[in-house]
Amino acid sequence: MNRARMVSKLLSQAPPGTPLVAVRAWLGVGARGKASAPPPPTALAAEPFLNGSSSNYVEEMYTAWLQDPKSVHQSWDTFFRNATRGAQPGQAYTSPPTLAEPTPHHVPLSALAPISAGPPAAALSQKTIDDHLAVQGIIRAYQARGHLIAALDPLGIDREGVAERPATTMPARTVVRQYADAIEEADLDRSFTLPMSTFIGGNEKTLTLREIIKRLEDTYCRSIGVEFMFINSLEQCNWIRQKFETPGVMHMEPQEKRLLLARLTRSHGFEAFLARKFSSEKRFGLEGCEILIPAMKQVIDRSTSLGVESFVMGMPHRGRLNVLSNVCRKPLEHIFTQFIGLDTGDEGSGDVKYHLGTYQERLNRVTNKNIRLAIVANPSHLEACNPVVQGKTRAEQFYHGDSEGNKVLSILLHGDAAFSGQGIVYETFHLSELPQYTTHGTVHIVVNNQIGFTTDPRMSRSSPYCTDVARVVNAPIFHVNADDPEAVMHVCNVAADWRNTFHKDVVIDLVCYRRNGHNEIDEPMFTQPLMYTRIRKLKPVVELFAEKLMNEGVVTKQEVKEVTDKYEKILEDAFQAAQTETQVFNKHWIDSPWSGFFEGKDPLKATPTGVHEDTLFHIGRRFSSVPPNASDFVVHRGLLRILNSRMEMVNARTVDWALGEAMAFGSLLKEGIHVRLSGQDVERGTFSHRHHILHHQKVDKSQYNILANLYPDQAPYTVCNSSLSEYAVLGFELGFSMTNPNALVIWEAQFGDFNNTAQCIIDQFISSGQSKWIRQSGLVLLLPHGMEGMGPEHSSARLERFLQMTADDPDILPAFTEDFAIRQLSDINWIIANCSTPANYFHILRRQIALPFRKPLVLMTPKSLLRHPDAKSSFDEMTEKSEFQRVIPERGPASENHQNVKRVIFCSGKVYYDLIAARKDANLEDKIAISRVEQIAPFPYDLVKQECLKYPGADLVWAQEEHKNMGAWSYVQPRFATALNQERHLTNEIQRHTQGSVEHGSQSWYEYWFPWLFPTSSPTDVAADSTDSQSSTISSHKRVVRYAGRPASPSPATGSKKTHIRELKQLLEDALAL
Ligand SMILES: Cc1ncc(C[n+]2csc(CCOP(=O)(O)OP(=O)(O)O)c2C)c(N)n1
Ligand SMILES: [Mg+2]
Repeated sequence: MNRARMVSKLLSQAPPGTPLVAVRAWLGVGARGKASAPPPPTALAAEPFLNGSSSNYVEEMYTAWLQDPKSVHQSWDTFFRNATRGAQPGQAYTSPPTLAEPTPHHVPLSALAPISAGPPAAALSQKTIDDHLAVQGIIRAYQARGHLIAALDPLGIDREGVAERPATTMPARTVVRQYADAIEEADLDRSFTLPMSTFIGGNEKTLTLREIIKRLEDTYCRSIGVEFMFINSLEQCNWIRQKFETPGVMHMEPQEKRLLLARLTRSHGFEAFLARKFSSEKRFGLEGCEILIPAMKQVIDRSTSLGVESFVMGMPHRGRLNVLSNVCRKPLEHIFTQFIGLDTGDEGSGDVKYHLGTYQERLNRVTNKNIRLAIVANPSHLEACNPVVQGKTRAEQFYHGDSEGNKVLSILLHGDAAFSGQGIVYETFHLSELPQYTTHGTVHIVVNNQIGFTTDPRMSRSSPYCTDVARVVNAPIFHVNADDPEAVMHVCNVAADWRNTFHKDVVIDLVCYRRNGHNEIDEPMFTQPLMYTRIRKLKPVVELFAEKLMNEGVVTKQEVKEVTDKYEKILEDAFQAAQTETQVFNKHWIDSPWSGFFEGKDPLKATPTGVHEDTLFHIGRRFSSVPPNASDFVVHRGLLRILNSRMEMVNARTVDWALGEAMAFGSLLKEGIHVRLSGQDVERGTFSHRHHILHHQKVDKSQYNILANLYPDQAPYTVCNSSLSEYAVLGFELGFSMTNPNALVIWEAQFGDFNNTAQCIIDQFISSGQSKWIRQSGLVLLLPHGMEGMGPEHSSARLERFLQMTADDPDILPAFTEDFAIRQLSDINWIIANCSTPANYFHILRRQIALPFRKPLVLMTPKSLLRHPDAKSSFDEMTEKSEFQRVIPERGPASENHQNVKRVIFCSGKVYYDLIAARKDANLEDKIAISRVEQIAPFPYDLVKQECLKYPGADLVWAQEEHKNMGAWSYVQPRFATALNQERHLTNEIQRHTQGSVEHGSQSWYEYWFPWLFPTSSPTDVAADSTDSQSSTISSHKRVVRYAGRPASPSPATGSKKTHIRELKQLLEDALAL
């Protein structure tokens, strides 16, 4: 509950007669609800022990007091009674005098005299109350601010001197603030009853002030700094207090310490070995934070013992190889061969070694349970993999029916500079509690080496801690000195327990250092001379810890040596084995293997996408109907009209865009394919056309998901409005799509333009992911696109950018084999289309699943076409035998009259409807053919060529509504040239057959020549064609395609409606003028 709501709730719960004004005054919320009236200026300041952060605590006390006055300490009871009886701010509580008293021993609670209304309380009682309040204040101060003086920094730079503070002392002023003045030496040996808000006493109810301070310092100001008092839940705060304050919580058994030392030895040994063997290679070593490996393993061990079976992890460069080897147990040989520099033995262009992912299944020896570990491959772009990891985790949970996240856990690693600097961290945190995006808690681990490349924290962030971003979701933050391995293990245990108990995010901040430069080749003394002078004097943590354990008698020097030597031998053996390898394989690094998906499939055969007419009717009728319990479920009248008009369309065997989409989803659901549609406002649809969720007009949160209720045994349908983020949500959906190839995962942008705030996911993952990491994804991007006079920011999904990143060489004409279309799809990095009919939209969505492989699909989607009367399709275009049409050729009068056609206009998307209307007005339907290129990439060379050949006397025009430097023009132009003019080797064939007077029969010219023009040939032949094309006979009669459309422009669209209309008119005239 947020604080404002909580305060107003507790005020509304106050017993009758409670003078709320007084309570509001202490809490400083008197007028907070009214924007015009500022809160009483002195309300908080008036009570010396209240301030912005302690007021949370007071609220908790007050809530408890309202419910049961005996549930709070009597001093609070007195205080609240005083104040509710009208004591003025500042008088219900008075500043504590010195705690020294004539009788400096335990103060019994019975000494607290009740304070009655009217005359002021007796001086003694007031003093006693003050003393207890002061002690409570001190305890609370340590809980809230103890971390400020904790000895977190192994370098001692951050907080010079704090590590040397004596064990028992006066409380630190930074922590206790005004109470520092109130305490004198004599107070330290007085005993106080401990309040319920602390667990430092263990079984003891009272402690001396000296002991109280000592225990608080030990808990909150040594190697661990706990930040949690901002959390609104009292239960969660108490849980954390108990986990850290209970005496003896950090105890470790000797065998646990030995295991920890062994893990540290491996972590250290791995980096040292690589440093020796590959001294000039970048590896972004972990030196200075070797504890990361034992820390991760501890989180994994603990979580495994709590039931987790699968861990999905994301991490940056730092220590990645070490994690792959020592956490995931990736074979060392695979890692070493990456350093040796061998040829690749399989598909893919690969990636540098510190970006690669992995997937391993192994036995967790500590818990004796089998676990799965995946590290998601990531680009250099720091933190970009966070949402991808979350999406993949969520998907694993979803498909395993793990609705609480008990079986699958995500762990995200961060660098300190990136964690605070990258906005995606914030966006991803905001997914953490959303019903359709939560992973039920993520364990975040920050390798806080107090530097980002060459930049100091004071220059790289404005927040006190690099972890402050996590506070937005009320995640507890455990800062810990990475040179205290036992403290780190404790924090890891608590983090795993927290996640298991509350299913919320938690942050472990490993405060460490970076022993070398940013990478092993960098010289850190250039920029951080003092820091590195200090670092060079530090012993590695493994040595410090080994010494500690030897001093404790837990291990002997000999044992330490044995553990070190044993690992050294493992490394050396693997190194020798790696020398015999001749190739590296990208498939060894795949993070999301799809076992069983590819096996037994013809890699170039798709299943049909048309469906039985009955299915269309069934889905259509369901999609047009009110919920079965219609009498109880009140549907909005406007929606009833929409449902009715849908039903009319269905009965007429036609679909509009929304119906076509529903048919695609519904038919896939019927086939057992999970469909997930995510994005801003997707449930209704930005353009109010979709309406997949009906809302009960009388009952809050009562909804009906239409497509989830089509068939009793259908797959689940997820449609979810997302947070207002593109970067995180698109990344999330990409991650979701990686888990299960038999699901249609779709992200829709509100307007296509907004995809650019997710550019990193598009560039680094979607367009290049398969090539870098041989990881496939069938993710669909729906990007509303089109110039409809809505101004510069709502017109363009930046089609040109997607096309520019398409990896097909415009100068190479692929072989026109029988499987040309699917081979193209298989070879390309993604599919880009701009469909003009609902039926084609239906087919292309279904084709995503029908393909024997997975490819991202980027779809330009319409806005005005959603309701355009002509943008409808018949059931005939969706039933069996129908399929996706890469090109929709001209089918009107011009196609009957092809010899006399003067022009063929090619276009894509909605401009088609403008063109046919203008052509009709100009009475040119038999002179101008208009063909639609529905799938732009991969380019349908065969069909485009066929269409051009059909009209031998026509000139060719590409018409687009986008500006010339945008849209598809730059992509299609060279491909038209290739399609039209690369046919040298065909010339002789044509001549020979013509001379042989081959019987054409009833075939048209192009029907006859098509097989000759597109013979089955090998890719090698094609390459030869392309290089020799200059000497082509036909090339001397080159046909070219001309551009008709808006001129180049820096802005995607004009902001003026009038200009927009003028531009459109001009483009239509240009396109149609013969
Ligand atoms: C988005 C992004 N911007 C810039 C960089 C370049 N870069 C690589 S590492 C690094 C410093 C990272 O510092 P930190 O997050 O503290 O991690 P560390 O290297 O210290 O472990 C920078 C700026 C990057 N990789 N990604
Ligand atoms: Mg750093």
